[in-house]
Amino acid sequence: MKKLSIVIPCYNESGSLPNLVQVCREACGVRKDVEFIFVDNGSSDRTQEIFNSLLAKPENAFAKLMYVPVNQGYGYGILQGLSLAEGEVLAWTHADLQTDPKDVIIAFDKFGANLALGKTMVKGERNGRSLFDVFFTASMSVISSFLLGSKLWDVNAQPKMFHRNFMAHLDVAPHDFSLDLYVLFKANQLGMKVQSFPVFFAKREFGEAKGGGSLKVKFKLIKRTFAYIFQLRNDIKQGLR
Ligand SMILES: Nc1nc2c(ncn2[C@@H]2O[C@H](COP(=O)(O)OP(=O)(O)O)[C@@H](O)[C@H]2O)c(=O)[nH]1
Ligand SMILES: [Mg+2]
Repeated sequence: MKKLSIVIPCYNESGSLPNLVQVCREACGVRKDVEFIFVDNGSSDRTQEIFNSLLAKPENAFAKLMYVPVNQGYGYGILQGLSLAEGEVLAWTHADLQTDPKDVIIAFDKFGANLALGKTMVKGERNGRSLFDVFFTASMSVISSFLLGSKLWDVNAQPKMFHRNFMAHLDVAPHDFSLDLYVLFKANQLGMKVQSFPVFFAKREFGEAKGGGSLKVKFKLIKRTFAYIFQLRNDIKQGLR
C-alpha cells in the first residue's frame, strides 16, 4: 500500500535527470510506502531516452514513468502523473533540483496525520532567494490574494501536497503554470488549512529556467497568470468555481 505518491513533471530536463533520480532514490531509501512518478512532459531533448535507461535499473524500481507524447503544459503533465498515483496522499514538486525532493518526504512525515484527514494542504515556502525575487513574489502574492479574495502566498513554492480526495476538484484545473495557484485557491475556498513549511530554494544547476528565469520570461508568465486570475474571477462570479 502506497501512502505517498510524488509526481515530478520534467520538461527538457535531460541535464538534471541522473542527479534527480539519484536524489529521489536516496530520499525514498528503503521505504515501500512512497512512490515517485516522473513525467516526461513531451520533452524534445533526450529526456525519454535517459529515463528509459535510468528506470530500467533494478535500484530505480522505486519510481514509475508517465510519458506524455506532446507537451500540453506544466499542469497537464502533473495531472497526467497524478492519474497514475496509488498513494493516499499526493504531491508534486519540480525536476530541476531547486527544491530538494527529500522535502516532500520530510513534510509528509511531519503533516501526514493531518493530510490523511483530507482537510489540510501542505506547501513549501522558499528561503534562500534573492531580494528581488522575494519582492517580486511578495507583490504577486498580495495582488493575486486581493483579486481572488483568497490568502495566497509564495504560490509557486514546491512541493504541493494533499489527500487524494482533493482530486475531485482537479477536473477543471488549468493545464499551464496556473495549476499551483488554482489548488491553493481551491483549498482556501473549501476551508482547508494551508500549512506552509520552509524549503531552501537552490540555484538551478542544469538546464534553463523556463518559468521565472529572465525578466522577459517573467513578464510573459505574469501576463498569463493575470489572464488566468481574471478568468477565475469570472468563473467564480458565474458560480462555475
Ligand atoms: N516550462 C515548462 N516547465 C515544465 C513543464 N512541464 C514540467 N515542467 C517543469 O516545471 C519545473 C519548473 O520550471 P522552471 O523552469 O524551473 O521554473 P522556475 O523555477 O520558476 O524558473 C521544471 O522542473 C520543469 O522541468 C512544461 O510544460 N513547461
Ligand atoms: Mg525551477
